[in-house]
Amino acid sequence: SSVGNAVPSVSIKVNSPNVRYSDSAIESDYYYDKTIVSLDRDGSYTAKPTKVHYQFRTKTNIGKVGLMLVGWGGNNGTTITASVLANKHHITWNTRKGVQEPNYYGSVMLSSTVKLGVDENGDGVFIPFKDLVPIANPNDVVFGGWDISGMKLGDAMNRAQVFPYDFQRQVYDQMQEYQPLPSIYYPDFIAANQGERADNVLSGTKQEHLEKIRKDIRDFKSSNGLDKVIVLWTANTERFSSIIEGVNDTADNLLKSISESHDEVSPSTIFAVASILEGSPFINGSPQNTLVPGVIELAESKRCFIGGDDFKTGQTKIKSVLTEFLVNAGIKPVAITSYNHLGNNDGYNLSAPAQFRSKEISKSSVVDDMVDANHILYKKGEHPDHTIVIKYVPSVGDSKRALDEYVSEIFMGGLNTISIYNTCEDSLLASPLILDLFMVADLMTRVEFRTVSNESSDINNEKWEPFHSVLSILSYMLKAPVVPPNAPVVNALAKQRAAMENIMRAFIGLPPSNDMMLEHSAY
Ligand code: NAI
Ligand code: DG6
Repeated sequence: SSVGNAVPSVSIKVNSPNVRYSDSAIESDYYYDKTIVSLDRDGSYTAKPTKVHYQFRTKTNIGKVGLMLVGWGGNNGTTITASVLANKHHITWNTRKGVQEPNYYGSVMLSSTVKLGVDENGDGVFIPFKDLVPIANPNDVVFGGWDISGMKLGDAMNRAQVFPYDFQRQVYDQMQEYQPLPSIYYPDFIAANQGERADNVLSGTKQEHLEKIRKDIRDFKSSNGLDKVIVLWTANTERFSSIIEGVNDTADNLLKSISESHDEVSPSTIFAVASILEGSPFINGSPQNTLVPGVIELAESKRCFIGGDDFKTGQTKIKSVLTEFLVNAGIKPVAITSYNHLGNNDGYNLSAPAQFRSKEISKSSVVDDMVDANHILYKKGEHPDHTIVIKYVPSVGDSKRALDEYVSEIFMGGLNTISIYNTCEDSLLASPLILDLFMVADLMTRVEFRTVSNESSDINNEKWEPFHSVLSILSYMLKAPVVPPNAPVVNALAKQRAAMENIMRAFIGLPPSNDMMLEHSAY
């Protein structure tokens, strides 16, 4: 579908006996190639290629979808809402360089392309990522949400100081029509300095809060005539919750703890539980452990989607690319030292130790899989030194500065040092990820699959199932991806993107993308 003036659209049809189109769905047969490796007695490996038959069914009717943001009045919440308005109504604004057009740069779905295949000359044919499969149009999304600050969105956008004046001026009136719903405020979970803006908060017990948020979702859905609502946390970083046996370790215990207003249940966990109980996918864009074991179990039992944690924007994206390059080049990073300073409300909140600690944890895990995969460079359990520093410098505003030093051991004991200075424009990098998370999560609500339960079973007799509730397909957009229990976490950015692309290709019966270029290898 066309996304205003900003994103071109193409339509594709797969010509294959493995793909069937109906009025309401695309069905594909897909053979998943796996290499099963076993360790033999003599210490050698045997690798056995196998194929597993899958069928995917993707509903093509997207319907009317709503996106409710927790923390709607913050920098990300106002930036994405105003940007969608600008794209939808094609609002341009004057800058000192001339007229700026709205766009969706920074959204992998909307502004990057994938190679569909090759033409008769063997040249790549590239299409917008979003056109591989039917994806919701962000310009049609209905926005809503909550904030502990009751400021209307026009004023909140101006408070964020992300956009230039001529832009603010033009979207202000439309933004001012939006006002966040009152939210849950437990001062113990976010920095004390956030108390200054907490003028829109719910009173009552945790059980009452849960019921009120559930009702908000239902009311938003019915008053806007929506088919589906997705809820996304882009509110302040909370402290970690302690995982306590009997409190938040199982779905039943968590629900009981909410009914008893247990201290260790955070606002974000209540939002997650409310969303799941309403059948709305919930995504956590902040680093804290909202998705405690009880939330995961509840999502599994209700077959509702959840995803997290923490938007991955500037510094961490570069880190997961650079470290992958170094380690895959056979170079050994021994120290990664990351500083950043910023002056927005996120930085203000992160200046408190417990909230900084949540961010430190999510920023620290992002190279683990690459290090663990190379036993030539790293002994078991060995890791590079990895240091994270964040400082609040008000004058920098939203223009976060990220300084990183990578020291690596190279050939014959030499050392290589790479130093990076990155001006992030934080909310402009983070906000398009909200759309990507939303679009992919919505897609997954429309996909079912089935596979053969044993070698001799007939796939057509198997049951259609949704994907696992924990959406690891969202990993590309997240710093510390939460994955299904016992599944490995992939941090390397190129692998995360390839997974997303190849899973969507499977939905339309196409093989994984590769760059073998064999068609160019013959004389
Ligand atoms: P922000 O501080 O501008 O906005 C957060 C909003 O959440 C505020 O308006 C605040 O009043 C509200 N809030 C706090 N507790 C709430 C609650 N319980 N219910 C409803 N609203 C609540 O922060 P920003 O920059 O928008 O970031 C949001 C989150 O996303 C933060 O946790 C941040 O660490 C995370 N993040 C931000 C990135 C960025 O580049 N901007 C990148 C990665 C993650
Ligand atoms: C300071 O680190 C503020 C944070 O909220 C980051 O801006 C955010 O987590 C994005 O970090 P990164 O590492 O993905 O650029």
